Amino acid sequence: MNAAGSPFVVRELHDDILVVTINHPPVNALGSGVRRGLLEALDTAEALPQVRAVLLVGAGRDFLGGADIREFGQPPQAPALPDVCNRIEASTKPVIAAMHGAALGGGLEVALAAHYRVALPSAKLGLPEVLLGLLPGAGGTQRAPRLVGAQAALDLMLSGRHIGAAEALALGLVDRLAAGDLAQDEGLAYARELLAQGAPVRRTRDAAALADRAAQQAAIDAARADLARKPSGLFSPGRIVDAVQAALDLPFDAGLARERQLFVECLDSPQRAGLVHAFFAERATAKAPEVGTARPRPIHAAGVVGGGTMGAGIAVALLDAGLPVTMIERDEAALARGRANVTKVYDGLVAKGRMTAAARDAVLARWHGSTAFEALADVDLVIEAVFEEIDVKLAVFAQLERVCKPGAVLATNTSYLDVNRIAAGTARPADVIGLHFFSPAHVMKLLEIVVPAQVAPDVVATAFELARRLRKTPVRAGVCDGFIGNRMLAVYRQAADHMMEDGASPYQIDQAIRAFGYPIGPYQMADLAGGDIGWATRKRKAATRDPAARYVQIADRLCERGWFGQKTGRGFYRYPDGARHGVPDPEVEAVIAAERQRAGVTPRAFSDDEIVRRYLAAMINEGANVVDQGIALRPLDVDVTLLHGYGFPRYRGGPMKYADMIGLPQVLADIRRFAQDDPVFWRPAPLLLRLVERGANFDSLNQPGATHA
Ligand code: 3H9
Repeated sequence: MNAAGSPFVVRELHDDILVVTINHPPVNALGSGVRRGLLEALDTAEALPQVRAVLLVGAGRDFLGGADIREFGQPPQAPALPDVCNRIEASTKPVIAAMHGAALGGGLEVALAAHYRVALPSAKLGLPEVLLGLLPGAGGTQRAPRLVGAQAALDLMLSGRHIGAAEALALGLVDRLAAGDLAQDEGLAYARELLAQGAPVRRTRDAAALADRAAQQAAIDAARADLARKPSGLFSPGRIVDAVQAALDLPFDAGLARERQLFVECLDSPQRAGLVHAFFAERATAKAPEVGTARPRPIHAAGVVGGGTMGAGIAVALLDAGLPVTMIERDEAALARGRANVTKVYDGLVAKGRMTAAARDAVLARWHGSTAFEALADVDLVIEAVFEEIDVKLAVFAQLERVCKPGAVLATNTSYLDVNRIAAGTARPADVIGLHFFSPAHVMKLLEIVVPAQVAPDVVATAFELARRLRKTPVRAGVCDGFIGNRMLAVYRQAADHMMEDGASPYQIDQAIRAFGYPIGPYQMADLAGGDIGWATRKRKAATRDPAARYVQIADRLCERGWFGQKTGRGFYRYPDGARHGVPDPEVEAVIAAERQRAGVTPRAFSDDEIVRRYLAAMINEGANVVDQGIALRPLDVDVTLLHGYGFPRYRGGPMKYADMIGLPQVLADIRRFAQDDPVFWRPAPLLLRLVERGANFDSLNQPGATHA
């Protein structure tokens, strides 16, 4: 009965119920065609006398995945989603939503506009707009509080979390939990029941959960106080609270108008642009050229060499994905420590009530340990996480080559070393790849997949498939010193060190970088990571350092005193009595002053703005080199790396997106100005120069088929 209607919305009469199926793969996003189709379906239902009720269902895996995120920032197309929701609510015939899979954002708002709601066990409901810098803008901020009260509505909208069908039922977000797994069948059964009972049209706009004004106001005040106590730098949470206040204070239609105003403010904010970029970028990085062209090798069992912090974290990540793991250590004592490192993670979960003791024991039963490499004879993948020293790594790979079965994937977790050299040291370089995890490896989402010259495409595809199983965000990286992330970090950390020697204190630099949106500043990070590691690397590289390049020795002076950061109680900061948050240390400032004098520097003042500009310009410039040299496939791969591994504020989209937003000519002008004092360090990246000349931006290189030339 669709005649000339929208291809995305199918209408079918089942006796006296019009079943309206939204079919817009992959997630039934509410693009303009779907919105049009929904209006047509409502008109049809009103026009046909034999229709007594309307059932809304989604085809495929989901009910509705929300507004079509690709439309944000484009010229608006009628009909608008709020109007569609209002039309559904205004229907004179009962509308029932049967939800399975994702019922998120605008998708849940459609359901809230319906008169009755049933959820299947697979349903995940949520209002995750905040994660995209938005607020529920199709009536969600007005209907959800009226249905479930301000507190529960604010929790959903401010956290963006997904809830299951049972929780939704307990909250009153849905009326019924269905047992089956076919939305149409369950929805039809419910609709028939409602018709048999003579259930009326029941509009959420008239629901009464806000009736107790004082309690509702208290919930709103509490949410506002919470935001003030834990400032996130995000723009939309405050607007969400404003919208719920409007729900309490204003009649429904005026509340909707206020919601619209606030939604548009969010839509127009740079944070929305940054967060939406991050959403698509982190999905794009999983689509490397080898994925889809080469078949991943099956991975049924894994090995990890090394049981230190990194090796144990990797083992936990593999165990969490359901794999059996064999850990190799050099002797029984080290193996016992490795096992203890793994066990500690699961014991922590049990202690917090997030895992049962029986579940922990079941997971640990899949852990095996050995001091003999021969125990790896049957595994399909080995990840080496031993000491970061090329000869140690080469020795491990010689063993792996000897014991592992043909076709096993041999991976190194090195963070700096030459993966080509490690691969060439074996007789099977096609099987060797880099898997650079970030610490703690079972928590951090980023996985740099480092692709050496001789690796087989199906090994690369296997690495991406492994990332999917481990729920990691994979980024394909080429071989160079530090790959994408650490290579860039080395450069922007140098920019910070230059500022420190020139007059900015590490405390001011940290504070300025935090104000930009980082959770912690570079010197807090250095203290957390441990100064000894960077020191060892600097000593190793001393011989090959460009003598013309500026080298700031302040960190070395601190390391010489044994001040390695948190673990030694002092670094750039002091950590009295094992405190986690450091306090500024006058003795460190004295060391810095002495170093300035030794280097012949007359200290000058830095504004916070200059600190951020220099830090970011160094990062963006090196990001451009990383892309130009093919180390990162696209600028978006750089963005995802910095977002997920280095604390770059997500709402700014990543350094390359941020550069696009402030404009590449400005970045280049900054670099040229900084170069007047230090032309060796501040060399504009050739790619940046070319893009500025062409009037193009980094995003132009994210498009399929784009070239850098
Ligand atoms: C909103 O609703 C605003 C309203 O309040 C107000 C409006 C006025 N649009 O994640 P996956 C794509 S804001 C367009 O890999 P999964 C995604 O890019 C929206 N595209 O699958 C990917 O494409 P590709 C509120 C979307 O199974 C493909 O679908 N809604 C959308 O792991 C598969 O996605 C949300 O924030 C979309 N809404 O997870 C929900 N959603 O294959 C956002 C997905 O080309 N979405 N795509 O790379 C999600 O959380 C997950 O995608 C979902 C499925 C849980 C649905």
